Amino acid sequence: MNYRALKDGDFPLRPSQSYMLNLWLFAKSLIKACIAKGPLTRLFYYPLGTARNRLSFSSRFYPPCSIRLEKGFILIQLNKDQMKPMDQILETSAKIRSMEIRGAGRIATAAAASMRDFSMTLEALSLEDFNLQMEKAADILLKTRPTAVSLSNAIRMVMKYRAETLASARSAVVLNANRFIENSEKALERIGQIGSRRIRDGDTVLTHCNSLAAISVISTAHKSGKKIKVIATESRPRFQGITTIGMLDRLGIETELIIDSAARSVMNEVDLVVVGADVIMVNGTLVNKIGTSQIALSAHEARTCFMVAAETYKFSPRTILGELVTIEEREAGEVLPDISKYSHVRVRNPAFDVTPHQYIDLISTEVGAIPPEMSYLIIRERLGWEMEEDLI
Ligand code: RI2
Repeated sequence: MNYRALKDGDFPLRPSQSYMLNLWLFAKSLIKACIAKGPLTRLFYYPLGTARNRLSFSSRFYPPCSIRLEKGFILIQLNKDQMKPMDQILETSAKIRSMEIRGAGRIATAAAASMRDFSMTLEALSLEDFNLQMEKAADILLKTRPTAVSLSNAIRMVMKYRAETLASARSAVVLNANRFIENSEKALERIGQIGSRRIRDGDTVLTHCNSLAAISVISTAHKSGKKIKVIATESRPRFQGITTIGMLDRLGIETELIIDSAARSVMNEVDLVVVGADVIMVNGTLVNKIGTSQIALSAHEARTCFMVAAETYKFSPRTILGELVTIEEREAGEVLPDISKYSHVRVRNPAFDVTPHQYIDLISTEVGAIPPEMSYLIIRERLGWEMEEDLI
């Protein structure tokens, strides 16, 4: 059996292949389903003739909930009123880690909103206490997905406040978070307007994974009256491509779904590739969903334009200081649910890969379409404050 590697703040058990752990993971997934579907959910039929039985207990763990066995159903109720401010941060972190909240931009705005809500409900004794608890919350969120620079950029922007009083600190956090969320919505719109100019009437566009920035480019072209066709990859192992075809379908855009390894087979029909970004490094190198680099390579070989659509907060200031980007390795079970029948097999599941800037024609950002080599300027001009802080 495979077990997910547990992370700090996950729950108070050590990773082991014990029965208890298995049981807990099962209970946790039930609780997660409950959170997703509402505070009181019938999860499944309990078949052992227990219609008159009643059994209930309360969880000591996060999230606070009570579980009842009643009239043949297991009922799980989330006790929202018992949730402490930090529980809300833990809830967002769990959703980001499990990819219930995913996509570099969505992760960033969810983290900013979570920090804002935390600051508003936090019962701090003093300004120092407030600062300390905000740092703690930021730390928890930062550990959820190691590659996404959008997360650290968002949190740094929210945490960029200097205040003399507790009240002014609180309102500065709220202001910063709201400003970040609002700017990121505007950026998506602008990226769409700028990037869509590269799409011509009658073009076929290939996209990989599920990127709101890339979809903004495609949908803006479609809304402007251009007749386009999209080819979307499945994007194994998490199948984000299925989300993409759903979004495009709702917009009325003609779309074809292919398996990831069919990218080269269709590349000669493609006029432009547009993908999102998880990280853009100082030299314009792109870190994005696994499989992106193979698509870029085949686009390069077929002389097909390769465009990246990305908000400026996807650029990584720390790479200007020489830091490398950590590539997240996710659990094996996402690729092969049951590996137990093999004795000599190890599944590797890197979530992202690296595309050299030589394969990228342009990056569509909210401040303009730039060649990847100009990433240094974006970092200096848009995110330079972070460098100064790190260099001190
Ligand atoms: P937007 C996603 O990461 C994909 O790699 C996608 O290209 C990127 O985030 C950017 O998405 P994941 O969370 O911010 O699916 O453009 O691993 O929506």
